Amino acid sequence: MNDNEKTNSPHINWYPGHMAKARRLMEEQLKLVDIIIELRDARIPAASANPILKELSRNKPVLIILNKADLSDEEANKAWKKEFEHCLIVDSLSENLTKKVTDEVKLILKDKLEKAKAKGIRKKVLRAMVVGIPNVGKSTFINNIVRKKVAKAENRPGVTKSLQWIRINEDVELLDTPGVLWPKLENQDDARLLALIGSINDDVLDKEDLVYFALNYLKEHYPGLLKKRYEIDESEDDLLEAIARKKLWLSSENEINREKAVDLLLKDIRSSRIGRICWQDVGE
Ligand SMILES: Nc1nc2c(ncn2[C@@H]2O[C@H](COP(=O)(O)OP(=O)(O)OP(=O)(O)O)[C@@H](O)[C@H]2O)c(=O)[nH]1
Ligand SMILES: [Mg+2]
Repeated sequence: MNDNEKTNSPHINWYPGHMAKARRLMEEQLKLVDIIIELRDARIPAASANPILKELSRNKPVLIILNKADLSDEEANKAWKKEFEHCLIVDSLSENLTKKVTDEVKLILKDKLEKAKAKGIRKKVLRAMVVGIPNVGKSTFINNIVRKKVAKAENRPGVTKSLQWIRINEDVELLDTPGVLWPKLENQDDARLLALIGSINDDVLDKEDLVYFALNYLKEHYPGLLKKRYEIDESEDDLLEAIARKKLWLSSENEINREKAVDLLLKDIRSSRIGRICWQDVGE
């Protein structure tokens, strides 16, 4: 269950005003950091990117975190990792990330550290900021990284007053609040994938379409999975109908209860009860 479900609060609706404000804020904050840590959802590594981050990041290095990797399939995680210059496969719920992430940050910024040293700056502290679309796991990731160091956020004069930095170790500090940016909402394919992982409300989409898309994708990319879970013949034309019949999601007239079938299947898919699935092929 994600936070949105827990609190029953709706997903953020992005209006042009919100977007402009988020963009302005992030532009200001990004000026202050050496590196951007961009969280993506490992199940949809391309569709969970923010459409303008590339533009905002200018020439700053970006470390891509494929978060929730425990919910995606391992082969796909590895294949996607190769697509990015800097990338880590991460499960923010169960691994300890402090060393893994700070080591990678130091490695990426090795040249910068060496230049600082050459200039006589003895101890350069690297500054990072976590960004990502809603619900991708930013808070969980940050809490994980700062875990034992209950570093009190310090308020530094000279920088913007409201910004708080958390020292993770002697080399790296992190902005304590992540930057939230909107997901790719323009493109229907991306919106569909975002809805599949529960990142945006599905009321903007046809839920039945979404389920058929998912079932066909599973049949093609994970053959045998639907058969195993629902004991159906995967070569059936109408997989939704086949599953609903098998599960006896039927009306009194022995017709399938489509609404129920759609809702229950979506729930199964989102909870990853069906299995660890990556919904996007590399290169898409
Ligand atoms: N399985 C799994 N779940 C995760 C992982 N990271 C975060 N979550 C879950 O994803 C949900 C959202 O996590 P948050 O940390 O609140 O995400 P966020 O990006 O801060 O969300 P907003 O503040 O709403 O933008 C929570 O239910 C987390 O427990 C992960 O690596 N694996
Ligand atoms: Mg959060």
